[in-house]
Amino acid sequence: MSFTLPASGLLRRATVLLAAALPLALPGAAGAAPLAADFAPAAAITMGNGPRGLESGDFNADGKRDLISASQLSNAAIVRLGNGAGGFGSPVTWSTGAGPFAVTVADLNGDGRQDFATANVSASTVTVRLGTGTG
Ligand SMILES: [Ca+2]
Ligand SMILES: [Ca+2]
Repeated sequence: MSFTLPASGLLRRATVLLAAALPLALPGAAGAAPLAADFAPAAAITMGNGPRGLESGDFNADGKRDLISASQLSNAAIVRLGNGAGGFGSPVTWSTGAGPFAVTVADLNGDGRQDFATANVSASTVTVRLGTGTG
């Protein structure tokens, strides 16, 4: 390993060499103690009948993450707006083709608002719903 440094950079050169010689001891790095995972008690949130696939997005553009799930047995996607503290509002149902099995969230038309699409296994279709930014 070599470095090209200006002649006046002796201190920087020593620092670079020292840093290169030290093993990384960052949490989670190879050889370091693993980070502990910790979570609050579980919260059960209903997402329609037969939820399949789960995504998050910000459907009402309030800066808080919302949830969406494809509800296979309801032929719908279920959206619950997040409150930013881990809680979610009442479910809002959006119809899809028959048997939505998966859902994805993206800005599909580039207007800055989140949209979603479901893959509908029973209908062999994909449903696209463009977001209005109001949830
Ligand atoms: Ca939101
Ligand atoms: Ca969009």
